[in-house]
Amino acid sequence: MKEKIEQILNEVKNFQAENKEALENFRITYLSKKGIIPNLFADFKTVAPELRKEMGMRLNELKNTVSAKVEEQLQRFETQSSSDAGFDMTMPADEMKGSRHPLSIVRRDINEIFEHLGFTIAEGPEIEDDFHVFSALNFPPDHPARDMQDTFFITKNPDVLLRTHTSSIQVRTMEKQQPPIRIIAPGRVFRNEAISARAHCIFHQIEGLYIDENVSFADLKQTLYHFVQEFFGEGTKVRFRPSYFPFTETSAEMDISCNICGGKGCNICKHTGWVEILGCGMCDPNILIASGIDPEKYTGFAFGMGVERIAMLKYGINDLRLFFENDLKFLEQFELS
Ligand code: 2NL
Repeated sequence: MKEKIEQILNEVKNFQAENKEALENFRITYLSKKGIIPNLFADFKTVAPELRKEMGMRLNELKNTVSAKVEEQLQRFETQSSSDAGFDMTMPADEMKGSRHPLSIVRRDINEIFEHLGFTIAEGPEIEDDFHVFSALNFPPDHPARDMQDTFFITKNPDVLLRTHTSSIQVRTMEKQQPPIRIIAPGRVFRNEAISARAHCIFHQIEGLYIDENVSFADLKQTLYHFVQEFFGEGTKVRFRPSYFPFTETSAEMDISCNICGGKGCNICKHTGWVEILGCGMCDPNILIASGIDPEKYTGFAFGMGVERIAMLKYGINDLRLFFENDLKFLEQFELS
């Protein structure tokens, strides 16, 4: 028995587990109920009384050595696996992964063009009240936009709702600040619409507002003409058509010559050579009054455009849902930085 113990002790001391599974097999072989060591303890009964003390000590030594070995190897695997999985977070990345979302590219480029003209970027809350979204903007009490069918109301009394346009940002700026005001208001807006290739319940707008003494319709036309040359390229033609908005008088819609077919006629421009890109107009005196600005002294112009629409025209995208689906094949086509 003595030799047997010596031999096992040597085996155990030299043991190196290759993986966790091998270590578990080792533990079962030696320490489980029917394993080698319990078997040796069972044989202990047959040892002559004068040898029992020595054998007992050797047996216990063997058992402790096996337990210590299992423990030591287990620890080795645990520290190894946690350093494998938990890679060093402080290491610099090899390269930039991912690309900028087309809506982010378009918003950034539009903002920059107006910033160069002296506009500043204004922000405001997405959760709004009736006054800042409708009343201050000259919406009559029975206007359909105030209907539950078009607007997401959070509560009706008091009225808490999701803004349906970013004009509320401009109202809040006018309340705080006297002219000259020259701001761009980009942001998410919400309308209760069924989702399709042409409509979504969440989309993005950029509006602009310029109020000062002697601001004229000619200033509006020249500002928007400059924007179009910068954004869609020099030589892009513009035209204005009379329109109606509750918050502007005179109101107009602006078309540009179709940048997809160069004005020759295609599916995007429905063979007219023109595509509508925004609405605009001179601020109605009522909206200046509602925000504490004197319409006798000041005039202003404003415009609003849908970021998705501009992006679709710029890149020839035909389905609005692509912007919200996070399909990598779509997103990877856009620039990196
Ligand atoms: C459109 C039309 C427009 C405005 C937005 C505006 C804001 C204030 C005062 C006056 Cl605070 N006007 N915004 C004006 C004209 C048109 O948007 O079709 N947007 C997608």
